[in-house]
Amino acid sequence: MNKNLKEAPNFNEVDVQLREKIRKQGLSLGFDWVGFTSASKNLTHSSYLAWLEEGFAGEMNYLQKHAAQKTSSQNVLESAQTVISVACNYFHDDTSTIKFQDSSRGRFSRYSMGDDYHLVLKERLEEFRKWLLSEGLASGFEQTRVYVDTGPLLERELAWRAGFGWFGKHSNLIHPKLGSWLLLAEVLIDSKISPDQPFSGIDCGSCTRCIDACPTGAIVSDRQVDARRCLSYLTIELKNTIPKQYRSKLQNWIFGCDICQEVCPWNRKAPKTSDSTWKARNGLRDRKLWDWVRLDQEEFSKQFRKSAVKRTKRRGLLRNVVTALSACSHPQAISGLLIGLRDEEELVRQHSAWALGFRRQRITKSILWRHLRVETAEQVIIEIQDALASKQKHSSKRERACLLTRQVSLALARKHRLGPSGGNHRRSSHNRRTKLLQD
Ligand code: B12
Ligand code: SF4
Ligand code: SF4
Repeated sequence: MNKNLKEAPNFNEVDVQLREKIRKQGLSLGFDWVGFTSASKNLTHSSYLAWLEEGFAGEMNYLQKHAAQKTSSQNVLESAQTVISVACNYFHDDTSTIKFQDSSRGRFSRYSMGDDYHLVLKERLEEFRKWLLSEGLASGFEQTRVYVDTGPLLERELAWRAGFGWFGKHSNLIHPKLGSWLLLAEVLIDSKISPDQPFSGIDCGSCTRCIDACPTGAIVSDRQVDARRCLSYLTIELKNTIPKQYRSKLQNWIFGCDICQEVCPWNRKAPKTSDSTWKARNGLRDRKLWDWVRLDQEEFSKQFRKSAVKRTKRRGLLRNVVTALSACSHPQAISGLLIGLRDEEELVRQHSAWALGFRRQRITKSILWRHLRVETAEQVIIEIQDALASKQKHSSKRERACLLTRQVSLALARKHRLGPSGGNHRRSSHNRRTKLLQD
């Protein structure tokens, strides 16, 4: 065991100096806050279990898998005595510029606009770990662990216990001076360092701004977020189709969402970071939504190299883009959706069809009809039919008759082309369409 800790088993003067030394080192490595807590049992584990029980985790199965381990930080490192909790301020002003308030530009949540925090913080944590080892603050490499985000730790609880701040009603942790634009990470060591006091004294009081502003009602009660409704989950974590009832709520968010933090009064005076790591990359602010639809795999990989946005893959990001185009009032939005409708990814075509169905312009109907003739993927065909059916409700008799005539002539033309035995698949989709028109 290291010499410093032999001298400082309790909270005495030497320990105060040691804590300050570690804190200073953490700050010099690029963290904005450092606190200490014991690696003992977690206090909010029952809240975590209750949250899972409600089904709020949606398809994030790893959260269920981690449930047993999350009772204590010692489950990830048996010899752990202390958790050094750190936080990094990523608040840059890029998102408040006029460009980002323009609804025809896709919005990325702040944390994702620069380099991937998992990589950035991991690098800083490794440096911290090296330093802690060199100072004799852990008995060996195997007696340390570093985590950022993905590990089975209750990161918000650990930072709260280490004195960072309180759980806001939106469930993010708020520091009384730094606000909530901070990312959390940890180093576990087998030395005992006197813990900070859990944060107390300030809370949200009667404020409900975040709850009122959330576009999907995801903050179901104080500190309870139903992830299945949260745009952050829907646009990043969810891999397949976005449930229809939330699609029109995206506004122009195409990766994550910051609304609940943007409206929080505790962020009004949050200090901006000078760390350029978090600044928006070139290209993020200039592209319009309809430009994003043209992004091919090569460009996607180039644009989002070492970026958190890679998580959605190209198909996920474009799914979000075309969904956001449903509400974009610019005339170019339709041309963007036309491109989306021809995308190689079924998921993108599906959401493009829905978005065209959601829009009021007449031309969207004929686009959908035309595409129905060439589409072969079952799910996309269903989505187009649903989109057309929703438009039928608003069609005039004349429009319906016109569509029916068109449908019959299409069917005749196809019969002539394919002969009596060919085109089974097309015929079944044709039957569905005819039924749709007759309904
Ligand atoms: C799964 C996950 C999500 C999910 C679910 C979010 C949620 N609110 O649960 C989704 C995908 C929606 C998400 C979204 C975001 N996330 Co997230 N996410 C996580 C992850 C991996 C696990 C969180 C979790 O376990 N949730 C389940 C709930 C039950 O646990 P909890 O959030 O920790 O909540 C605790 C409190 O609510 C407390 N509690 C509840 N009731 C009570 C009552 C009392 C009296 C007390 C004292 C405590 C208490 O107990 C809970 C358990 O400890 C963590 C990293 C990690 N390993 O912890 C990051 C993390 C929480 N996410 C983070 C961020 C930045 C975000 C986003 C801002 C990203 C974005 N802009 O899109 C949004 C914010 C949305 C929101 N309002 O929460 C940061 C939060 C930093 C901070 N300042 O708090 C974390 C810590 C990642 C990191 N390493 O920095 N996230
Ligand atoms: S991140 Fe957006 S969708 Fe999620 S809880 Fe906050 S405001 Fe609601
Ligand atoms: S907006 Fe209000 S209720 Fe929500 S976290 Fe901030 S202070 Fe708390």
